[in-house]
Amino acid sequence: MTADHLSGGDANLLWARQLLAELYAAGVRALVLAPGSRSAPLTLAAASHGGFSLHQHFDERALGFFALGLARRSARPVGLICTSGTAVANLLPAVVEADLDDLALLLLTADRPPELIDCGANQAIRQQGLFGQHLRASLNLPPPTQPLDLPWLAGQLAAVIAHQQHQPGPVQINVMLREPLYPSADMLHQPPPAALNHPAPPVVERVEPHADWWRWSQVPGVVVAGRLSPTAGAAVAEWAAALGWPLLADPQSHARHGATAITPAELALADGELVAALLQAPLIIRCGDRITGKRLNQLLADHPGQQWQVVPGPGNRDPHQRVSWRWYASVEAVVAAHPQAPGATLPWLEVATINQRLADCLPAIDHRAPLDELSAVAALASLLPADGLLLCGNSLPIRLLDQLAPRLPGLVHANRGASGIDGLLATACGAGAGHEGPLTALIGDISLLHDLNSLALLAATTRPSLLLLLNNGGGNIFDLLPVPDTALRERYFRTPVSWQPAAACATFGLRHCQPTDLGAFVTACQQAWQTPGATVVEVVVPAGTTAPALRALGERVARAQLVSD
Ligand SMILES: Cc1ncc(C[n+]2csc(CCOP(=O)(O)OP(=O)(O)O)c2C)c(N)n1
Repeated sequence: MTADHLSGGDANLLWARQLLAELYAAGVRALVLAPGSRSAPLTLAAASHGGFSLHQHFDERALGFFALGLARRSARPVGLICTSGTAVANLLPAVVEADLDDLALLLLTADRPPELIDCGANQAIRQQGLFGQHLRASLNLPPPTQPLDLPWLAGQLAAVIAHQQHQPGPVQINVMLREPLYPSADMLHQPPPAALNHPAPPVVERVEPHADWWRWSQVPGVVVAGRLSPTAGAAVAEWAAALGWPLLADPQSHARHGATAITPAELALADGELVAALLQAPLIIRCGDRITGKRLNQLLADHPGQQWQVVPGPGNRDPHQRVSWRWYASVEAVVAAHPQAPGATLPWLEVATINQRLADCLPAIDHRAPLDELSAVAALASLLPADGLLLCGNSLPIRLLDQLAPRLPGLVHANRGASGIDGLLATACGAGAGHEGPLTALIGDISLLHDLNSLALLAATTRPSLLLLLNNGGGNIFDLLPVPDTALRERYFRTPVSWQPAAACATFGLRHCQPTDLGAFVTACQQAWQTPGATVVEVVVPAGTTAPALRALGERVARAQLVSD
C-alpha cells in the first residue's frame, strides 16, 4: 500500500503508526494511554503495534505520574498518549517532576488542527507552550496532508529523540489531527511500518580523573550518596569501603549496605560530635543529587573543605553552592577512573561502633512493642523483600524512612524532584508495573487523598502489592515546623479530613486491614507481599504524636556518644 489516496481516517492512522515506529526504534517499550477521540489514531496505532507494553487509565493527571513511575523504574523513555484540551493540562505536575528528576516522558498530545484553535471551537485550547520551561524539547506536528511525507515525520522525530537521549527529561510531541479520526478495519489490521530512522549508538563515556587524585585519595574523606541507580549505588558503596571513607547514604541511593556506611546517617547526624568530626574531613565527594535529610544538607552547607560532585547533568545541582569540582557523568565511570591509592587510609571513623550505638537508639522491632509511625516504618524497612520495590511518599514517610532504616533492600524510589504530595500512588503503580517483585507504597493520609482515584490503578495490579497508609489525621509534618499557633496549625496546615479509608478501599474492591499492634502489622505486611493483588494496610495513630517521637529519637542519639571511646 502506498501513502497516496487514503481516506482521512486511514491517513491519520498511518501517520500515527509511523510516529510510534520511530519511538519504538528509539527504545521506547511502554506506552500509557488515556481515552479520547482526538487521540484515536494514536491509540489505535499503539493497540495494533504489538511491540509495546500498554497501560491505560482514565485520569490524565494520574496517568502522567504512572508514566513517571515506569520511567523511574525502567530508566527508559515512556510514551504517553492523551486527547486534546484539559487532558493535556492535567499532565503538568508529572512533567514538572520529570523535568527536575531527568525522567524521559514523551508526551504525545493529540490536538485540534490549526483552523480550530482560537476561534471558539470546542475543546480547542492552546497546547503548545502549555508546559512552559519544563520541557527538554518540543515538536508541533501539523495535521498530515496527502501524500503523506513520512520521511519528513521521521526526520522531525529524530531531532527531538536525539535531544531527549542527550538530556533525558520530558518532551512534548503535539500531534494535530483533522477529522475523520477513525480508520477502516482493513487499515487497522495492516502490519506496523518499519522505522525510517535508527538512532546513533551511544557514545562510550570517558571520564578525566582528577589531576591530584593520588594525593586526595589518601586524606580522610567522606562519600555522600544521593539518588543513584542500584548499580551506581553498589559501585559507590564498594568505592567508599575501598577508600576507607565513611559513607552517608540517602534512601534513594541504593548504597546503605556499604561496609563503611554510617546508617541511618540522617539519624546519626543528630550527634553533634559526629557532625564535628565529619566537618573536619578535607574532602567530601557527593555522588548523585537529591539529598533528603535536613541534617545531611546542613552538613554539606557547613563543610568548609573541598566538595566534589558527580551528577548526570545538566545545570547546577548544588543548592549549597559548595561544589568546587563537578563531573557530568555516570557515577560508575567516575568511580572506575578513581581507584584507591596503594596503601590508602584506613577507616578513620569507627563505623561499626557508631552503627551499633545507633541501632540501640532505634525502636525495638518486637511483637509486643506499640504500633506507631516510627515502629511501623522501622519494621517495614527491616522486612522489605530483596526483590521488592518501594515508592516512598513525601512529607513524614520519607523523613521516617531516612532516619529509621539502617538497610534498604530492593529498589527505593521517591518523587523528590518537586516533592509533591500528589500522584504518589500512581507513581508507585507505574514503578510497580515495570517490576517483577512485590511493590510497596508508603504514603500519608493527605497524600493519598490527593490521589484517591489511583486506587483504581492499585486494584488492577495482580502482583503482590502493599500500600502502607500512615493515617495520622492530616499533615503531621507541620508539627515539625514552627507554626506559632496550635489552632491555626490544625486548621490551615494539618487540615484533617473526615473520611474512611476502609470504605474507599471497599469501593475499589481492595483488601484492607488496620492492625493495632506491631505483631499484627508485621504479619499483614508479610501476607501482602505473598498474596497476588493489592492489600492496603492502614496504621492509625493519634494526630500530633509522631513529630514529638521523632524529636525524642534525635535527642536520644544526641546523647548516645556515637564517636567517643
Ligand atoms: C501537591 C502539594 N501540595 C502541597 C504540598 C505541601 N505539603 C507538604 S507535606 C503536606 C502534608 C502531607 O500530609 P500527609 O500526606 O498526611 O503526610 P504527613 O505530613 O502526615 O506525614 C503538605 C500539604 C506539597 N508538597 N505538594
